Amino acid sequence: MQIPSRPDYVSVHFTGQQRRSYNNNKQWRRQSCWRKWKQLSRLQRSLALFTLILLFICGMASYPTVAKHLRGFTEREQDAERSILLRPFRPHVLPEPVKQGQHPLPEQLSQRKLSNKRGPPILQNRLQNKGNASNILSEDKAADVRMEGEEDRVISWRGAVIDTDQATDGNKDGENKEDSPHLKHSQDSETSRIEAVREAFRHAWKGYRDYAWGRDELRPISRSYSEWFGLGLTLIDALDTMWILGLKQEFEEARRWVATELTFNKNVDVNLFESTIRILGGLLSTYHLTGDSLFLDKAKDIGSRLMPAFNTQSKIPYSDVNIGKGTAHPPRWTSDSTVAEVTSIQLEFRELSRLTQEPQYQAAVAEVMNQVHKLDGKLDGLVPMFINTNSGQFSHQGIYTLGARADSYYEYLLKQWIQGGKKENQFLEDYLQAIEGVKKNLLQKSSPNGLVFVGELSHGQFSPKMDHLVCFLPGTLALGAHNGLPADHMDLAKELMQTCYQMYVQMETGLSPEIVHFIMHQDSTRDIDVKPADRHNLLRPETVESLFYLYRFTKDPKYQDWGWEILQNFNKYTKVSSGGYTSINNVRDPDYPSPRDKMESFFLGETLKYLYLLFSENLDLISLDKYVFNTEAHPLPIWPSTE
Ligand code: DMJ
Repeated sequence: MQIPSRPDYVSVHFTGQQRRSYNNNKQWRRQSCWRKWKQLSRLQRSLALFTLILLFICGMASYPTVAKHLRGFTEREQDAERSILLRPFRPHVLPEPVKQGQHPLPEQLSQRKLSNKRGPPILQNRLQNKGNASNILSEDKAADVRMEGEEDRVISWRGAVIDTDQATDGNKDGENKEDSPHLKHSQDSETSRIEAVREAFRHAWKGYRDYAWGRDELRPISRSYSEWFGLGLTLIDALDTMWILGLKQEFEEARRWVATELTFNKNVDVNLFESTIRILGGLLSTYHLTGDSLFLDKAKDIGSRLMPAFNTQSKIPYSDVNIGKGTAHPPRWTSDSTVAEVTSIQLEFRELSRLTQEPQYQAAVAEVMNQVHKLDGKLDGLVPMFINTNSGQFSHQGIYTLGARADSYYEYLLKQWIQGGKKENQFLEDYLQAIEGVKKNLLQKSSPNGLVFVGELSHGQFSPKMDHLVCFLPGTLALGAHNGLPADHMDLAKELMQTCYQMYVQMETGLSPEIVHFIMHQDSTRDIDVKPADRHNLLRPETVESLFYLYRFTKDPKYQDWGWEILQNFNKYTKVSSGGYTSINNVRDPDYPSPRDKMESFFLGETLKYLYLLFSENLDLISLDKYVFNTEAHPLPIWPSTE
């Protein structure tokens, strides 16, 4: 018997039916496949089945890898798309004509050649039109506070975790700057870093806009807000930052709020110092940058409402003012004011007098300085922390610090001297004497690494305690040296800058605590101790502020790199996925830094502004020969020498 031969291949025939009309219905396809299957030999069927099973197993095994790749690819695509969509207005590429009712951005003002009095310098950044958005943003983990992976990270010399991708190559002497790959590298690095600051600002602003619009502060974890004065503190504090960062849309929206919603005719108690440096300072600086009289009008309004604070027996102002009622008072528990508070409102009130030609503002704050200048109770130019509003004398004497309650007294001595064109010698003398007082009484070195730090003195007893607030000092010292003060001020600035940086890098999160204690025992193995109650970080600006000054004056790229590390760690440990950044309770616990649910207004007003200026290579962007920053990072003009 002849076994009917079965072909070892499957031939596909186009039947008459197929030719007649293409009938692709399911039943026909099923029958046809089944017929073909039956025509196969057993061997063929086994082979086909085996191949199918093999393919299935391979598919299952490789699925997770393929899926991960595909997911990553899609996310990267989405990120890129988002960064394009969110790319801010780039004012420095092609300036748009200013329409009526709109407010010109920096480059527009520079082109319009404003008069010397109010015109900002050329606020251009030649690199703002290059590059992409930050690549440092990533998806958040389960918790609200961002905890990114540890890829590309190494352990630093003191055990803290730091990022590796931070180097910027400076230009070496003699290189052809035009063609230099180093220049290209550093330009790319500048572009991506300033873009990362913009991203951070936009993220912080998103939280504020969504959950706290027009309120004082964002509570990013609970997606709500808190009120302190009820005056839109964050919004006002952030105005000039938006201007400087070129965030036109955000600025215009905030300006509308100031024009239509902001009123100071409110029955509220405000702190004289805080509202002067944040609100009056913010409005004055925004007025100078924009030339928009709205901000000057608002500045006059708040300035005049703060004046009742000076109606005291001694002319040393009370800490609190009711801006609606026009009454002022000290805190409930004391008739004292804080020395830093009454001596760090001068830049703003002096500028208000100059702009309005109304002398009472300047006169009131000058009186405070004159009195403090003459007071007994200083130690080598160092001031105590409290001053009594009745007697006009220092109180609680014997404690000397450059931290909380005294810090900005020293800062404003130097800055008033600079603001006034370096003519008011009393400020300079007091400043120089105080710096000598710091060197003599408060400066020490830690062990084993010899970090130079500024401690405190309490009734003759030295304490190796240093507030993060003291980290304003390297910047102030550098500013003084830039203005012709002794060169050893710059040496000290550099040493203290290193110490402030170590306060970050030696912590497990790479973020500084509020207060550190330096260790001075010879046999110690570490330099810094942090008490459990001092482990919080409030997103404070002082270190990045000083990095900005040090970089401007030395051009040493390490200062930019340090600032970059700090920004990355803010992103890693304080960024809240739904918008905003939060203060944290524990800089020593990278697994749970414990969010505090508060974004301080100075994060937008100061920290991000200084970071942006630190990364920008444009020295004309708020030139330190034309502007002096108030203690809340609001730039005010240095007075022209003719005045
Ligand atoms: C700001 O309000 C000011 O910088 C002030 O001088 C000190 N405290 C905060 C920032 O830390």
